[in-house]
Amino acid sequence: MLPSLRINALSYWTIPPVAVLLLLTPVFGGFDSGWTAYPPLSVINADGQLLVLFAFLTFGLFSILGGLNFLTTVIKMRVPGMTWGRLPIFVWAIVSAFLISLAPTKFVAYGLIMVILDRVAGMGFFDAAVGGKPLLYEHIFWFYSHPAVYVMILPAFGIELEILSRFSRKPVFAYKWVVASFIAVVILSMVVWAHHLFTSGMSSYIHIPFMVSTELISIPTGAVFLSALGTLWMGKLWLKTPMLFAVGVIFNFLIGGITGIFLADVATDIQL
Ligand SMILES: [Cu+2]
Repeated sequence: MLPSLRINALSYWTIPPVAVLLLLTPVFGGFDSGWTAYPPLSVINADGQLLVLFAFLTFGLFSILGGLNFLTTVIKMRVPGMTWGRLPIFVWAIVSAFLISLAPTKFVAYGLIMVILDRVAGMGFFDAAVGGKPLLYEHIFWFYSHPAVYVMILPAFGIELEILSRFSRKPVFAYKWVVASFIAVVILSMVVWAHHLFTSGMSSYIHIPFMVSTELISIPTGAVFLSALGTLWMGKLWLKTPMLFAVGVIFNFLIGGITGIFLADVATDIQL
């Protein structure tokens, strides 16, 4: 049972109003700024943009509350004897993902509120003509939106390792290293954001630290990859459909991981 079912239900019920806001955008001239809503375009375009900003804000609020709800559940409602060291790896993955959901989501909300204020009150946060900083939004946006990538992938890692373990008839290999890696991913996810700004015109002395921090993420994610291989190793494999998908994920993750190393490299990234 979840400790705050009402909050959880509230998160669910944000979907209809958000859908209504998005469906109404054509009536107000639509929106053409993409999902990132970068200013100056998102400040000067049609009013449909305003509805998208409110929809995004609403989802953000309930993403924070959903994170709070799941973390409270794991911290306060484990059965007696379920120590942190015995938590299923999927639950650790959920804890890590929702730490991210809880902590940096508020920053993207600040960015969205600043765009709204620029539009309706002419505050000029992002308008260089009145002393604003156009690149500020991109920093705020990616401070949330890079970690958000891990809100999606961490639970998938958890599911992956649970399936490999079940269908290899072995416990998850190097469980403690995987838990440490999940926590490392949470921490590192918040110090890599400017790799999305390599071609934005930000000062070039910021490139190298963000390249290094980004490359560092391949260490914990590599540990998760090795744990997947170690779990399969010498197991009595049961090649049912979930297992075939899980083995496919290993190859897919390898390809994605290797391209990540080169895409995070400033010289290659700028060319590509
Ligand atoms: Cu990123």
